[in-house]
Amino acid sequence: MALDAETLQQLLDTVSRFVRERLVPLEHQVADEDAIPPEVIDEMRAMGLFGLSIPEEYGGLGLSMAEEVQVAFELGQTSPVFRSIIGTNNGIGSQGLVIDGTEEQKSKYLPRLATGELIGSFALTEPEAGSDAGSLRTSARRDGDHYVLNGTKRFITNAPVAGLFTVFARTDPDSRDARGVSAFVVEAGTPGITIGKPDRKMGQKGAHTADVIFEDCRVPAAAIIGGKEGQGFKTAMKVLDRGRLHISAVCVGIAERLIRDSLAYAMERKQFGQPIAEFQLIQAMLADSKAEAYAARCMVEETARRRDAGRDVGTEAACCKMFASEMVGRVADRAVQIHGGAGYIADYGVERFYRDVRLFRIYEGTTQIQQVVIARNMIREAR
Ligand code: COS
Repeated sequence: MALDAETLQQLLDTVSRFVRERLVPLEHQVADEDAIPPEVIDEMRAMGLFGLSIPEEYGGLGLSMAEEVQVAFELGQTSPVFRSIIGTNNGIGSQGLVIDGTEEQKSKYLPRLATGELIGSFALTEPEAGSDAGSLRTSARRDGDHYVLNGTKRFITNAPVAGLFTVFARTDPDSRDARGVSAFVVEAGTPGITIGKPDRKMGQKGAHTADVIFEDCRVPAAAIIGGKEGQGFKTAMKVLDRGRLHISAVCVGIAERLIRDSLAYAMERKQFGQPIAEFQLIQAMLADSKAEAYAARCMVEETARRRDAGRDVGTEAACCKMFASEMVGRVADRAVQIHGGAGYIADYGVERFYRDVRLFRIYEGTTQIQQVVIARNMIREAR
């Protein structure tokens, strides 16, 4: 554990209070205005939320994975949009550097990512390369002391506000697969980068994704993560193993919030002369949601502990991501059903969660990719 039990509990209490008193009352506004108020983002900076997973020596809180998932359970108790703004700095936008960066790269960027001065963004996906991430086409051509980047990245979370991109590009022009890919840290504002218009999405209004286009964008050779070509795909996979666990914890948090709201509604709403919570068909939905959310919480906690103990949790992280994201989809669907007509009406917020959670089954690897990862690892281990 990075923190003593008391400090961890204080952090969790602070986050929980912030979520309940500050963020939950803003959920409708953020969705309507498609923006988080800047002062709320500043409060998140002051609380250290941008640097949860960044080591203390670089100015972060240096939480262990077991501690980080506890924070994510708390942050999950509100609209996932709030988590999204800090999510990249703690996950895919910084961990490439934390895991594989050189000392120089870490000390140059991690302190500013930890404070939230810089927002980090992970540019892997392309118009033609999603699940088959190793087939990406963005090129990085060596030119003296520089690389020249060309290509388009798609659906890039936080791109419109990012100060730093982790960009995956092909340094070996003759390769077609994962082996020719390298990772770069690229500062926003480098000539040759254009950010597209924010995407119009099904949900998660207030969190922004966009295309990132590189046209003859020159970056110093020292920007290659770890200083070595051809390692980028492995960096991406390691970052995603970790990210998938964090996302799973967020799914658990949201499920718990939806279950609490559904239970409160069912105990208050009367039909046929009694609270609908007294009806066994409603009870069945509440119980199924409770049991499934509990199962996901246990999986996430156990996988986080195993990761902290130094074990490879690629398979378990994929199991968590698959189960927790599918679970929260079912829980959100039952939450709408328990709320009945009110579940379909925007004022109650349940339909917003229903749309928001749909993303979890897709990003950081679809459910089908998690199945592929799990089964491949099973076969490899059996051989
Ligand atoms: N950790 C470390 N290394 C890993 C790894 C992991 N979790 N997974 C794969 N690798 C390594 C492999 O060991 C292999 O190395 P060698 O060439 O030395 O043997 C290399 O990476 C290529 O692996 P593999 O052959 O399995 O790659 P594939 O192209 O078949 O792709 C999947 C594997 C499908 C699992 C991968 O492309 C993937 O995760 N896709 C989903 C991408 C994704 O999540 N996108 C979301 C975008 S971010 S929001």
